[in-house]
Amino acid sequence: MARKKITMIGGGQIGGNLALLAAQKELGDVVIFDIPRAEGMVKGKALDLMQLRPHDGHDSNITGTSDWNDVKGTDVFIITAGIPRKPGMDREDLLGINLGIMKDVATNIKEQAPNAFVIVISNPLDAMVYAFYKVSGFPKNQVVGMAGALDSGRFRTFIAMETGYSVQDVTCMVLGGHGDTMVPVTRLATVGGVPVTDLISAERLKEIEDRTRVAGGEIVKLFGNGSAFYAPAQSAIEMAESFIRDKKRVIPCASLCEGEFDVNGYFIGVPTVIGASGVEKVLEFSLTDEEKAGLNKTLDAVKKTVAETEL
Ligand code: A3D
Repeated sequence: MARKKITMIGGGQIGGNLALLAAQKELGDVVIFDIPRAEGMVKGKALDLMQLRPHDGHDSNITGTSDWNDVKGTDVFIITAGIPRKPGMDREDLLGINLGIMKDVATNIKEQAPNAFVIVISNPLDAMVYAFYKVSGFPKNQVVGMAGALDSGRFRTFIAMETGYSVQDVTCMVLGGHGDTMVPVTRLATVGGVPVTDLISAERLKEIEDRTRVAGGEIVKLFGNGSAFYAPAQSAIEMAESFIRDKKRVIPCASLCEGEFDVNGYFIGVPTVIGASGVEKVLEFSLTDEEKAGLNKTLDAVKKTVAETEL
């Protein structure tokens, strides 16, 4: 079987790590694309990654480019093009610059690889994935945003840190937009099937939910210049792998809802089945009144940012 082609649009902090992880997981050959000003940087990263292979024992080819022709035939794009947050900034503050970039990227991807599966990471996520969808005109199963995977991973991490039990056995989900209004669904979180509500006090759980909502900002503050990249990269690779290997993983992703959870026409974090057809299904389930109210609040925030795209 021919190798898949995975292209990272944006070869910065997340893009470089995406390339490393995709190669290490042998998902296919990897292209790192960036603007002409960063061509040397992505060519250098690609060469460095090629030279890591003898120690790692895999044969993926990794190349760097700023030529759109080189992305032709791509099976999966992961888009991180844009600027990240600095301390004091909301994700929404990035809209002005990143929207222009996303329009350019969507137009070029449509031209070069109209059948590809596209995972968007650039912020403000829910508006950027919407912009990609609108500008590219791709069918909804080919477009998804990475946020819930990361936010849920953060929630899982904090629960594991609190209990001292393996993070591998913590399951939970975070719904809604990728902002401070996201909705950690604590009611359904478990450690090895045991409800966390039986393991952690309500007061501490509330603090863990609050920390989850601002977990990205906590790292932005520590860095002083830029945002998280290791966990965001791994989260998106999980999604790409589920597509490439048709795993049908159920991952919270920003998927286009058309009636699910009473959301219509917006990308928002919901449990999503990812398989060979891309976004195969959104798994709907009943929410409590409090969770519904939380989802409505986060939807309002998403609508506001999407309206600013004027798309
Ligand atoms: P950074 O290291 O600055 O990399 C971004 C790269 O995009 C740079 O190399 C730019 O040169 C490149 N770029 C700019 N314009 C274009 C273009 N038109 N075409 C191709 N490449 C271009 O940032 P990063 O990797 O740390 O973050 C990338 C994005 O991801 C930012 O918008 C972050 O806010 C966002 N992010 C999202 C999450 C989510 O969970 C959704 C988490 C962390 C970061």
